[in-house]
Amino acid sequence: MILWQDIHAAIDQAEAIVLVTHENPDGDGLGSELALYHALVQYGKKVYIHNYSPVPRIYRFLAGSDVITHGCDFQPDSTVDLMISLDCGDQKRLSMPRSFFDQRLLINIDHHDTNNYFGQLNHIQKDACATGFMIYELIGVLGITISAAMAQSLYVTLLTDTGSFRYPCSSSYVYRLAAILIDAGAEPWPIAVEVYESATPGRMRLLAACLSTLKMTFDARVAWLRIDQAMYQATDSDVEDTEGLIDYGRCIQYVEIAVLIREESQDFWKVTFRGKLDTHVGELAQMLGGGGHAYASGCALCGSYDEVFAQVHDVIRSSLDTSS
Ligand SMILES: [Mn+2]
Repeated sequence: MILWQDIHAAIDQAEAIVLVTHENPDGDGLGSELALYHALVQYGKKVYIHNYSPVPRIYRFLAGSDVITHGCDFQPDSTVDLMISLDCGDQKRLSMPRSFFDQRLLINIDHHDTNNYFGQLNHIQKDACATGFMIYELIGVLGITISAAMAQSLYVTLLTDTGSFRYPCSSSYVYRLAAILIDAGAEPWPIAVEVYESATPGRMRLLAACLSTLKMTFDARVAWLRIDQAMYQATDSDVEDTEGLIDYGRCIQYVEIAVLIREESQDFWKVTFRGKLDTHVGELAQMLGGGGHAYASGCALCGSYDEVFAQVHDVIRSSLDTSS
């Protein structure tokens, strides 16, 4: 608890606070920000939330999401003396310029295996199922009672980072915490509808286009999916709609590793990995300069699609060779 005490003290001393999470934020990053935002406002603090990327449509139902600003040219007002990074393993993934952090204390609260302790105060709990799990603790340390808005946001962090309570980190304690959050006002069905059953027709067309690229290698142990820029226009979708598509690769019988290679811009690709059961993919991403968790990781690579595919293929071959 020493660390929470240090963070508590820093919050007490802060005049104004900015919360920030990684680019292309997910339910854990946004839910953690919003839960902590509501708690800190109740605690009497002036609080902002600013991210590089906009809030994806599926998370705009979260209470308070309309206060979140985005972009890389934002300068916090001069009273802001504390930044809290949530759910981000590497400062580069915040995608904010150096001036954003200048002269301000930076606290790093996260659960990624590959977190590189970029803050001045770091609370990294690698066995936490979600950053939101840690924020629940912090809210308790601040002495704040969980409101319905906080419960809704924290429930989303658990739901999304545990793959709907399926991943190995879904301990009985995680289920108990979910129960606590439901008692505090989180509504599982409406939340699930917002997060998982509010797709645009464009997203479904993108899914169809993406699935049509499916390729199986290594005796069908590895499933590959691809998304090109041209697909967005053809399907009336955008990069937000790629969220979760990789899971369709992993859900194939006998697949151990799913790979999605997504064109971010000309000759620049975002590669995401998902592992199943005993197959971990954190090191794969690390070998390619990225990071993440044991079962969900990613990296960015330059070159033509064929070059990127070959590079990833080689790394997977070496990892499957050593594991079998
Ligand atoms: Mn997370």
